[in-house]
Amino acid sequence: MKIAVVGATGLVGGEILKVLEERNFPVTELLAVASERSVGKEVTFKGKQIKVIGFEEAIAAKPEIAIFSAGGGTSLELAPRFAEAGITVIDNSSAWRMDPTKKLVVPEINAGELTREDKIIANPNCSTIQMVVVLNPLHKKYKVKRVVVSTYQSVTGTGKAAVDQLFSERAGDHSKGKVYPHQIDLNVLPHIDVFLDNGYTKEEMKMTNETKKIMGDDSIAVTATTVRIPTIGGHSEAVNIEFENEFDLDEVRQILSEAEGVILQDDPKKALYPMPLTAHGKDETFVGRIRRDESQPKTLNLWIVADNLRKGAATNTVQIAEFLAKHDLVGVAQAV
Ligand code: A2P
Ligand code: 11C
Repeated sequence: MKIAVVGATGLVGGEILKVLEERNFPVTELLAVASERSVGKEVTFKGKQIKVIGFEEAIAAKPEIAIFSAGGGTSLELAPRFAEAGITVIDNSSAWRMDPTKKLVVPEINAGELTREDKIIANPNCSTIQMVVVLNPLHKKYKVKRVVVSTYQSVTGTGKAAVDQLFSERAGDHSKGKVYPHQIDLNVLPHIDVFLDNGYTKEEMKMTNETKKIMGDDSIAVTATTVRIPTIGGHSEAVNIEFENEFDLDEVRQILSEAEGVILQDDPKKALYPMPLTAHGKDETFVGRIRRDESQPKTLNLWIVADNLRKGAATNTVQIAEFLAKHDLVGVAQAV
């Protein structure tokens, strides 16, 4: 399959190239696309140097799938151009996620909804993806009523410039262009994405709204506080889940140990629990610190960590591409 990666020079774009290679996605030709300022630069795919091209050239080359990770503005402008040319777009930005005509897909949960007519498919926000892969199997058994989540998010979620800011500050250089409004090294910022009129950030509302859409249940209440911390390996989340029905802790562990894409790391006495350092570079979502909330009935506490550039972005998009390829859902619909 001919695949375009739009945003191939970025942090997520680079990870998409790695994941396509690692998972042996059947790529016949890889088109590396970035902004005009990067045209002619090179990226590495399967040990080969690939020249970066502009989007017009990429559309003309007619890939079957274009995976976008080039920001919301670029997606809004360019995804329809690719889609009109019959190319299936899998988009990492927030541009199309809440559009009722677009599917918001986490393969372990709802890839079955995809059809050949879906030409722009939205990939959820990283902090939402890792939460719903854990919530969904529990929801099927006990029905989730309300979720209270606090996040501890990696600077890689903001892109290359943010990683540069963290390491420059760590080296004592505070003169570099600032991505965050404050120092991030040795600090914690309760501020991810922009603030909205209701006092929440856009990142917090993504967790609320995207969860309902992916899990197909508007009754699930989610309230979030999203926080940036000076780490690079992945996003961590302390999640409090209230269920409609009573649960058994051993059964919860059993369900999560069998859940697709989830790895249980829950042996606190041996200091075994998920951490960004150990989740870094992995495709799975890790869960631990599983315990009953003793302050009210039918409520669970747990801790979720995943590499936000992997399951939170690149891996999820490649899994969507794998599903499309496996079920022959790309290309123009055949007239019956
Ligand atoms: P470029 O490197 O040419 O700026 P990150 O989030 O890590 O900063 O990466 C953003 C990615 O999106 C980069 O690959 C960047 O390319 C790409 N990008 C930004 N604007 C456009 C655009 N208008 N068309 C294509 N790619 C773009
Ligand atoms: C962060 N979650 O960590 C963001 C990055 O809506 O795709 C991804 C933003 C998005 O900053």
